[in-house]
Amino acid sequence: MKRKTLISCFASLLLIPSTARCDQQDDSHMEWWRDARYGMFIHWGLYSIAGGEWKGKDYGKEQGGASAEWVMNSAKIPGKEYRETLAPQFNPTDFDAKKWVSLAKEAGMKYMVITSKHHDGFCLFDTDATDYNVMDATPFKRDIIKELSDECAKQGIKFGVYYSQFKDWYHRSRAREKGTLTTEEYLKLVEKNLDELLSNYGEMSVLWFDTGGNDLVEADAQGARVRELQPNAVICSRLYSRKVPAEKQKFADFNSLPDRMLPATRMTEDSETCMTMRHNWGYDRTDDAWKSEKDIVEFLALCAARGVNLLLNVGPDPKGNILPEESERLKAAGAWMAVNGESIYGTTSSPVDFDFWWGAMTQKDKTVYLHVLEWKPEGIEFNGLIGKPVKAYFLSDSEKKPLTISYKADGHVTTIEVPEEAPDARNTVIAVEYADAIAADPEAKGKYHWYTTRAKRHTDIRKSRGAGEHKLPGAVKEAR
Ligand code: H79
Repeated sequence: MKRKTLISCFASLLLIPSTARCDQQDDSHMEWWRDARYGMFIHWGLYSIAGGEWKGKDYGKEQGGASAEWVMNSAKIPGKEYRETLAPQFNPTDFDAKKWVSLAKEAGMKYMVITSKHHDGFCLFDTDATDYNVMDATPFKRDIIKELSDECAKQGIKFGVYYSQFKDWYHRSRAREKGTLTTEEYLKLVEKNLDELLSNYGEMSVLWFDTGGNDLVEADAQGARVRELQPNAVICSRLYSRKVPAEKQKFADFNSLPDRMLPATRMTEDSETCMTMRHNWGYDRTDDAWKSEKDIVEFLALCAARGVNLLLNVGPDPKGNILPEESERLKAAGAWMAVNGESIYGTTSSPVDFDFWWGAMTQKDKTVYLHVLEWKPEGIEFNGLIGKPVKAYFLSDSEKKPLTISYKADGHVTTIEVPEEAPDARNTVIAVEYADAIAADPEAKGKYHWYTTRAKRHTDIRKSRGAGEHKLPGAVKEAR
């Protein structure tokens, strides 16, 4: 998770607490992932047909309650009934891998992760481990994972799968259901599924496990199998239970933050936040809590500034369409990325451990990027970086016309003069170049203003549950 070094590996051998994973001597398999910064998450399966409803009742709750892909659990549907009702209806004739992958590309996303098996146990791929899969149990009989992995390879997008390795309400023994598998039998099914996913789909770039159990032995075995069959795959920390201390998570390459959470401060280890565009992950018929285009552009910038990748979710409909509301937003953010991508891809977190009233910073080489989310005609001011920059310009300006810079050595306060109107009200990026490597003043003082616990006091937040958590659409910022 941290950039692994021999030193950190030795440190953990000596039982010195460290968050570094050291099952591998180098972490070159993480390079593309670190640079990518932005990916597409896809929640799609039998639950998409239910769309958050069962027998006329709405189960796709607002945040804090179960999301639409949880309907089997929320409506207490027995496995047999769930399968017999939904599997024969799974015939998404509009599904077109090329369309989905092209959209991810146009959105500026560099990787894609789809639910190959969610907690309902249904497999979207061809498997011999169970007949509860798209080929054997549905009229569709097309291997979704194969079509998407082939198309991603063609279009140069990294491909990965979400796989629910612990929760499986269909196959795994549940007290109220007979005929389900024992733990031992279930672990064999997982092993077979993983072997198939890791062997039959070309390069598997991400293994996105979810809600790990407490058993280190089984998690380690599953992680080891991934390393063996796909040594370059990037493994999600949710292979392990959150109760397992980080230093014992041997095969976790990145820290997966709790669902829909932006960390309250910048992260120093490889981290990712997964986020919905409305309340639900899986398709929901009635959820209209869409985040705005600005929310998404803003959130992407704040993720990069806190040093986390953003895995942004779509929940396609039962016919296989990514919703118009989703593609509109993705394309708009993609147009912003086409102009401003330099300030996101390959950047690292803010050089200072705070953000600003106007927004936040990312950095790369000798440049910092000011993501101005709230315009200040009187000038964009920041402290904490030592020395006067040599040049500042709008990233959207192909001529890179210089903006006037002033610098006060006392407190290292830099101000960039800007016009009255924001060139881009969603997020105007100002590139600020220095002659030498960026030097942060270790004494610099500042605080976080965007998506912080203090935002709880803000009336925009109705149901925030904790530090840095973003639960509702709309900019969340401490009141001035
Ligand atoms: O796939 C998405 C979610 O379905 C999955 N992770 C993301 C990426 C997820 N699995 N578990 N959780 C999220 C935690 C869910 C906890 C809750 Fe509940 C579900 C809280 C409320 C509903 C279970 C049922 C605990 C309380 C009631």
